[in-house]
Amino acid sequence: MGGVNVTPDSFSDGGVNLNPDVAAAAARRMLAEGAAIVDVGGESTRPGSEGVSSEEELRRIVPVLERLGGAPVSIDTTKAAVARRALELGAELVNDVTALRGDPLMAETVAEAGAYLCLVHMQGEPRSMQRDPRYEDVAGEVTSFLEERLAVAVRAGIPEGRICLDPGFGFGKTAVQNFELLRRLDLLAALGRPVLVGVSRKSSLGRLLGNAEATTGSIAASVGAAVAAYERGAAILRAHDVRPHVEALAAARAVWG
Ligand code: HH2
Repeated sequence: MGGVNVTPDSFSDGGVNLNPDVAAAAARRMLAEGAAIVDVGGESTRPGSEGVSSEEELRRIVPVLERLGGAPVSIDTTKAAVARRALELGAELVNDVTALRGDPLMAETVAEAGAYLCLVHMQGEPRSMQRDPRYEDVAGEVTSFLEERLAVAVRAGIPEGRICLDPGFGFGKTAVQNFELLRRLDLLAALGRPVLVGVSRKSSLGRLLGNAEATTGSIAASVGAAVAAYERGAAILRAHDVRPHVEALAAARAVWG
């Protein structure tokens, strides 16, 4: 899954894709490089971000989706109005980092459209989530949370076979908690749904390499963590640098046989 942020303030590619022609070209390049789907988002969820209105989010993403007609697209949003418009414009998957807790109309919007859904774990909300996140057992708590959200989604009429689960690397977790979560990804995979993981360029990777103030991580560190997540059961990897991920995964799969 290639990630395209149509935002001025995303932590890794903020401002790069604000022009819809540039964003659509970036998405098409990701697909040409081997991404199965591109995830388009108009609101940054980086730590400390404040959020934007539906109108602003639509203003950012609609021209991009119009230019991507026919391409496999996921919409990264927490708002039902944005999801609905994106689904009308051909998006197939709704990637909701609040796991249906952000907007009471999201579940029925996804159900009515027959769309795919990604449920993401997040402790707190982007504005404050990195202030002292705490867990007794991060992998167990994240898995229980997603099991419960999966049940909520199914009760709302979204078929289980259309839902994937994401432990939310970087969403209300310290670097130590993030890596422990990936180490124990087998717990989440045991729920039987495809697991999506997004580690690409995230600050925990930069911190791991000795920069305590890092806000991003390198491509090499992203690829290393992605391959390790794949080996522990991740089925979908969200990345900004698609080609190196595709090549690394081809090699990892060859070793796996
Ligand atoms: N991470 C980001 C955004 N959306 N969606 C899922 N399912 N999983 C993730 O890990 C994930 C996500 C954050 O990365 P990015 O989109 O690059 O930055 P920003 O939120 O600042 O736009």
